[in-house]
Amino acid sequence: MLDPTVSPVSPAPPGRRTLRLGVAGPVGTGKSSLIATLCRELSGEFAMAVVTNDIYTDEDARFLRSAGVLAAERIRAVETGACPHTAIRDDITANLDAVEDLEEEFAPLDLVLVESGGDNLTATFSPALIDAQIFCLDVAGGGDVARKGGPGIGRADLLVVNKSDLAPYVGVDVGRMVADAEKARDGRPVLALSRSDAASVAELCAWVRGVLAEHVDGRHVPQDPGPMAPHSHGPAGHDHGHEHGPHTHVH
Ligand SMILES: Nc1nc2c(ncn2[C@@H]2O[C@H](COP(=O)(O)OP(=O)(O)OP(=O)(O)O)[C@@H](O)[C@H]2O)c(=O)[nH]1
Ligand SMILES: [Mg+2]
Repeated sequence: MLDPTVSPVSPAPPGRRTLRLGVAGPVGTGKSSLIATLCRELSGEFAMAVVTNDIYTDEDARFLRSAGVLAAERIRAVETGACPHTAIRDDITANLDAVEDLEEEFAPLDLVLVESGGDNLTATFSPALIDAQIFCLDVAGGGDVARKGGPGIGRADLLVVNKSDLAPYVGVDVGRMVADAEKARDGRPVLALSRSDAASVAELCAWVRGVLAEHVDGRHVPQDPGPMAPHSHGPAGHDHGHEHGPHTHVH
């Protein structure tokens, strides 16, 4: 039976071949490092560019430029000034402008990577901004996080369990974390990754090549993992809330 919370979205319009690939996930799980790895491994093979999102700075863009993995002018920063979720799902204008500018300036591009600002477990990209998305957890966040669910863990195109090299130091069983994630994902792929484990990096690159090939020949159908469930948090009685599209956040 089809999952009613997942809406298929039409494939990219004919003529546009660039794969827009989003990378989201909690703060510090290794999104920028994963993007640096992809640039290092794939920029000889594909024409690439990157858009980063930070709330108040261009820290991630500066990190990527200084990593020397891609020409500096192919890396653009969007300062969201708001919670990451807003800029990648509710009002994607600034990100879409940055992606389209890069696609025009460096045409033809094969791959544009968009890094979300670090959030909690709830932020996912709108399929109006990206064609496919990776959700990034890490072992240091705790082995139980994969069981906690949410739209990114459950329905992103790829779930990465990052920094597997740290597992022995934080008492996490990577195999169990991956198995828990697989259970939550109904057969969608899960990858244990470490930038120091060449085999896992090769698997990540193979996955990206596969999605890119499917996108180019029209077989890849973007999915919307869906917004977070309606909720509120923060101390009771505090009601300076803010809206995110279909739901309300109360702090
Ligand atoms: N041991 C280990 N550390 C890693 C790995 N990948 C990233 N890190 C480290 O994890 C920290 C956070 O990495 P970032 O790539 O900045 O994480 P991020 O998700 O982009 O962070 P925000 O954008 O601030 O949310 C840095 O100190 C990285 O060096 C990995 O595979 N193994
Ligand atoms: Mg980052």
